[in-house]
Amino acid sequence: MWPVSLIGAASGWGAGFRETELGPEALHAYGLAEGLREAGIAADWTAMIEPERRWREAPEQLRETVFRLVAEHNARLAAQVAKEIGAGRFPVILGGDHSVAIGSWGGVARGRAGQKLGLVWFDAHLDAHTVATSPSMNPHGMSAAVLLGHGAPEFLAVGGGVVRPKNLCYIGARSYEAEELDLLRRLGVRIITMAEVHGRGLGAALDEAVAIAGRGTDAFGLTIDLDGFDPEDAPGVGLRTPDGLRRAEMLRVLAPLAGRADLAAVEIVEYIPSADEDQRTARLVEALLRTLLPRPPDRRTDGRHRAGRSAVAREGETETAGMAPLFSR
Ligand SMILES: [Mn+2]
Repeated sequence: MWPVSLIGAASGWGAGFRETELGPEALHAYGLAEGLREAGIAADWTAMIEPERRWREAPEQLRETVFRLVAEHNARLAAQVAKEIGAGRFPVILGGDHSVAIGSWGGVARGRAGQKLGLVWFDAHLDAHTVATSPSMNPHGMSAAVLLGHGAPEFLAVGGGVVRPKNLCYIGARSYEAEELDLLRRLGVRIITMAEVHGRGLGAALDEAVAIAGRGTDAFGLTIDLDGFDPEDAPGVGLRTPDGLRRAEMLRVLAPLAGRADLAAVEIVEYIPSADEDQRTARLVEALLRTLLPRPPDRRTDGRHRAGRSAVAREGETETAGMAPLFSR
């Protein structure tokens, strides 16, 4: 079957709230891999990409240094992602702030050399600033622009232009600046705002987004910024933005994507463990991956779960029940 490679991207330098650096190791300690394996998903942590220096050791840095740290971290992440793909494993990148998208999707493009890639971007924000427009100069607000070919040279060197504007689609946007919206409009990128999700329903929004990401491409990816969710469902983020995507509906609409051969990778970012409440956000990460990743059909109704996990497990089982078996041992 299809082994899943969990790759931690311990990046905080790209964010305003640098505690995202601690996200992947918290998910490791939480037991994410074990939880997925209990669901029959062959998942293992294969790498934890660390920053050259930890944020708390040297909190104040010049912008140039921050950019260099982010670029260098992303270069190592990209190499790891490409390596996992080369080894026949499915990459799941766990951030870390959203600047890691530069390395994740740069690495997917490298690992799938010559293939065209689409991307569905779940986020409260657009992350489409450049150095010329960013009010904060935080690289996590620039990663989508970089993937489209716009941004600082050191970022473009890792993931520049790996997704064509016509193959990127946002879902859940509700907080952004005019300048980044301008860039995306100029490029013709489709943005399905939260207001539009409310109007049409998440299922229709995702159908359109996947069609955009898949049109004329060989594969597509999902990047899920946890702040795209409603803070009720994902409190463990730096910027809680009200009126977001809801957990139950997301799990329901994502379930049909599980095991699709043209799904290239999944990225989940911006987890801040110290902001989490009763591990609700960590459990959401696990539930998303249980929903999206393929598992052998004989394990789908497996009733064995660790204490405290039964609610999540039941949810995962319900969401995928009745799907055609896609993979077998
Ligand atoms: Mn983001």
